[in-house]
Amino acid sequence: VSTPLTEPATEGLDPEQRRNLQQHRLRRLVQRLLETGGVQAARLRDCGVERGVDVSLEELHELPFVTKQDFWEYYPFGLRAAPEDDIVCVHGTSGTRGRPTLAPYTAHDLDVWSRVMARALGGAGATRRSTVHSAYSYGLFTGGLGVHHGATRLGATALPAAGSATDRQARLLLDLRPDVLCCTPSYALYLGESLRYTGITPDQLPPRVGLFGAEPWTEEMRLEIEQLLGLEALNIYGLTEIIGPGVACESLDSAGMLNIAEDHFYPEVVGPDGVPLPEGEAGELVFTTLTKTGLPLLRYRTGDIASISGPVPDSPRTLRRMTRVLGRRDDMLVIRGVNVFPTEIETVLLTDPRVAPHYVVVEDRRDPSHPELRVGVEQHSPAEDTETLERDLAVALRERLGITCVVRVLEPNRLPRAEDGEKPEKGSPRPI
Ligand code: ADP
Ligand code: K
Repeated sequence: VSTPLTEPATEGLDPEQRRNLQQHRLRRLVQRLLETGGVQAARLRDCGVERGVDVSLEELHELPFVTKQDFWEYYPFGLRAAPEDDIVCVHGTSGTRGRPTLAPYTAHDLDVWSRVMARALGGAGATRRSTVHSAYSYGLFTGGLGVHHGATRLGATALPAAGSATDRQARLLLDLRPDVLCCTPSYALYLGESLRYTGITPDQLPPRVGLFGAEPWTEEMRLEIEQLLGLEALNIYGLTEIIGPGVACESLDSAGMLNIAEDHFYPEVVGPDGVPLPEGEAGELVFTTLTKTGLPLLRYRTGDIASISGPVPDSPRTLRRMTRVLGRRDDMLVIRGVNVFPTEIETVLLTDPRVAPHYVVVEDRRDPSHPELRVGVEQHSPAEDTETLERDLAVALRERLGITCVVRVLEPNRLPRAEDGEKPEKGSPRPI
């Protein structure tokens, strides 16, 4: 199948011309950052880039990175580049470390976002006649409004179904007959299983295609979702710092990889030392926002591991593609769309005097529709009331992380000590 291009002039642009466009936009970005001042400008000056100095795409790798730490350090809006008056909305990620990562958008940024999301939906076969059933929640989280902006921009009908119970979702699906479904892959599984339980079969479900993202998922999950919901499941990727969903997305004709909206978000892949890797090698994704004005970022380190390849040969789509996210650079876990840093868990546990500094965190994805975080922790003395302690820790973890964890308090000395010198086997629970 080949799906029509929503923006033929950009999605189908000759790669050499696209590179010229990216080059032009990079120059503009660097000048904008220098004019704005602030930390990104200071770092540019530190490496000799002053106003009027020309930076080419070939030299991009010599420029400094922006990291998640910068967002925390310059919270809330220290990285903002547009005047406050020009900001029209704010989004943010699930707040770990007590503060969320905030992204201010200008009207221009919203336009960019709508366009890349419209393209993503178009690549999945959506048209002006489509109804897009979206169960991504609306809020600071970018999922809900991202899909909404894209669907309305495309001229389709957005159906904001988030937050409805399964029977309501089923009603909307059967009565309004949406052809596109958008939600997290874990919710897609949950929905599919619940619908099956109520006796609704995949062939009764109108969506032909689904865009699923905001958390990692596997090929096995794809097959399961496709069977449960009777649709073609496509992967959509993005992060709030860059724009939200729509940074990259599979299309029906992208052969299992995600088309990168590289005319807006210039991708690089770097190794652990920060040095760029050749095409096809897996490493950390780094994006430069070429067109954003509210929160323009030069070389933002995503922490997400993937590799990049060229477009499908002879395809009208000429954008480069990325693999699915293969893992995370740090230990950040993404549970039900919420980003969780193991160091946060440690902080909570070690604050409680009843707890010994020996614990294990397991990302339990045995039931892919309900991924869970399990925390096992040793108590100081076996006399403690374990039920109360488990409940207290679960409350404290919920407050700090924003998700519910299953806490098990263990007797002293139950957990293996790191002195064993043994590394856990691949695929085994991750002790931290
Ligand atoms: P939130 O927690 O509110 O979703 P983020 O914007 O920080 O906020 O989430 C972005 C992160 O989610 C990405 O950096 C990536 O780790 C993960 N993510 C998003 N989409 C996908 C996807 N399709 N596959 C795997 N991971 C994804
Ligand atoms: K996420």
